[in-house]
Amino acid sequence: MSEQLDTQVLLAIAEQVVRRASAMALAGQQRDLQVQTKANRNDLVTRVDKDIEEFVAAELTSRTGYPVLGEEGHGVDSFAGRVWVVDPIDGTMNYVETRRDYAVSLALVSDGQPLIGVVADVVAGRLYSAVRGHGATCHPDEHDWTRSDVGGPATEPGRSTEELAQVPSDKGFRDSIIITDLKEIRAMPRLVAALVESRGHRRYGSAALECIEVASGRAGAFVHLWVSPWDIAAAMVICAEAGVTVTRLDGTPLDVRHKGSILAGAPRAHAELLARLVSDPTH
Ligand code: 2AM
Ligand code: CA
Ligand code: CA
Ligand code: CA
Repeated sequence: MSEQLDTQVLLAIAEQVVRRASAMALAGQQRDLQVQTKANRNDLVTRVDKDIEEFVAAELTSRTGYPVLGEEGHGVDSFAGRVWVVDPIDGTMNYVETRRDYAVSLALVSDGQPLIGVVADVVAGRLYSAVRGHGATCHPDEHDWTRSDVGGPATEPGRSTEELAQVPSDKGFRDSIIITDLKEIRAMPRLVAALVESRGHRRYGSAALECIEVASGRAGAFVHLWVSPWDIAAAMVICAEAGVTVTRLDGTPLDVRHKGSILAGAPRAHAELLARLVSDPTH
């Protein structure tokens, strides 16, 4: 198989797989999560993370033949050609503790560049998707994720679809909510000064959903010191199609194949924050 698979076919497969995975995440909350720790006591994984990654990898491998990289164990030898990148649950701490604000994130990366991105805000019932160069959409009323087998992604009666508008190009960081966390605030004194000047800061605990807050125009920027490929590969396509500027915290291009920092922002907010942060000690 199948370098020949059409992008729209791949998008439909990705959306269907993410819908089914979202149904698994919701259903999983009724069962024993079997929470385990990984690198430290706040680095969690549940049985559901592992089950979803197994399901997604098996589906994508059999339906497309492309290799799968996932947070919970699926590795790839290289990023040459097309590679699926999945975060089965982004925001596992939320999944365990608050039971909202977690995502399923799936991207198709082509020669190191994110090409297709699908992110489900599972509890809110919103499915975001984008293909590079073809805009981003939101299906805002996914109240029943188990409907994934009926109809096509945008064609089922009762399934509404909204194009994501372009983020405002002239809104600066002082007129914006900034999404960031305590680690970043502690590490970057200049970020603290910028946050004080801004409309305020927020933290949701899912990097994919935090990028999407920016892509949806609800926040002006997202600042994070460490994101992995599976955290942001899908959201990067959605951000790019909504006109969000995405770089590392020093302004260099973000290569999704490598772990590192992220500054995602509406164009003016991004430029202003970059100018202010650039001589913080982390750079
Ligand atoms: P996860 O839930 O898939 O692990 C929460 O702070 C956000 O950061 C989530 O997107 C979470 O993804 C991610 N995250 C959790 N632990 C992390 C770590 N040790 N390094 C980098 N990102 C992490
Ligand atoms: Ca994790
Ligand atoms: Ca993650
Ligand atoms: Ca995860």
